[in-house]
Amino acid sequence: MKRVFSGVQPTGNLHLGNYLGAIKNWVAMQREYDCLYCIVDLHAITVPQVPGELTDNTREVTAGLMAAGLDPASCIIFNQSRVSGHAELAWLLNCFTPLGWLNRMTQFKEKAGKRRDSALLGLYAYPVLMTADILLYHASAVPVGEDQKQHLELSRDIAGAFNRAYDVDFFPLPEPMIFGAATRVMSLRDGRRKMSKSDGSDYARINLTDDADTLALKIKRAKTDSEPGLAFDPERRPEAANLLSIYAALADEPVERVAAEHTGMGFADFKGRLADLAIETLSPIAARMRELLADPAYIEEVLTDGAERAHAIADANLARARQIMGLLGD
Ligand code: AQP
Repeated sequence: MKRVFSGVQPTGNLHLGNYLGAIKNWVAMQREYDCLYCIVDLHAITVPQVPGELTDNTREVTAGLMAAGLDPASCIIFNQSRVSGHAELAWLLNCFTPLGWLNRMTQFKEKAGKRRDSALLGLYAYPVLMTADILLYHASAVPVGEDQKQHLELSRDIAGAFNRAYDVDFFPLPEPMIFGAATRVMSLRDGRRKMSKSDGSDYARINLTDDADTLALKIKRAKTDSEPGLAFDPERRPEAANLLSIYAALADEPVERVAAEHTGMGFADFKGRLADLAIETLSPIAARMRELLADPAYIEEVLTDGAERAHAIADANLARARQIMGLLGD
């Protein structure tokens, strides 16, 4: 069965972008494929974290994944730092990654900004760790949002470089799986920036933990443009296109159909409909998340069990990679 790997950082609340771009698709795939879903805490520490908050966020994201529909009986859910093979394989792969490849990565450029010299090595090497995450399990399919496409292309290059160096066909070349009506959910305050956990304004994103009133208020306040009726035109009218795409993804309908049904409708009416749909879809997730968070022992059990199952796959692949490279040991 095809193996699937994907991850989410425990850097704060899960938001609608994480849900529609990635997690909703993970849920749909869990019974069809052999899936590993990882809370990538080693990625989170590429920017400074407060230890207690990192722990809480790791539990919260685990609860969020299960509340959204992931079932630990159908897939493996674990946090990355419990399986040391991620860090070890990342080191091995660092030795096959030319700096020129990393210099092209737009996420690093955006996150490091103008302070490139004081940016951390971990942030720069982030895509190599991401490659290790995937290759450690020989996963060939990686369901992600649009923003991760460039990193996935790099993963393919690194896997190919390793295989060529030893004339082996050991690592599969991972394929991104980017699907659904909202592969890039944009900020509610600016239709040209992606919705993100680190946005300074909470009104820019919808959190999976938002209650019904907050959801309605955020959608009501979402930025619009001055044209009279809705139309799907991402280039010219990004805010309208974003709201239509969110509606389509929540309703599980093609965006073209949603756009056709609502063309010409005023923003206020449409926002009312969108708020109703968002409350109907997301409120049960928030409620389930609260229940799960009230039982930290269960969350711990899921993560421990998931790590054990992940270890079993990882250890065998890592041992083989070491052998191919001529590193002594088992
Ligand atoms: N806006 C988005 N639209 C669609 N998909 C998105 N994803 C993230 N933002 C959007 C997808 O969610 C998965 C997990 O993302 P992540 O938390 O590991 O990383 P991120 O992309 O760094 O998320 P943020 O919110 O932007 O975090 P910060 O602000 O901390 O950098 C991935 O599959 C991603 O594609």
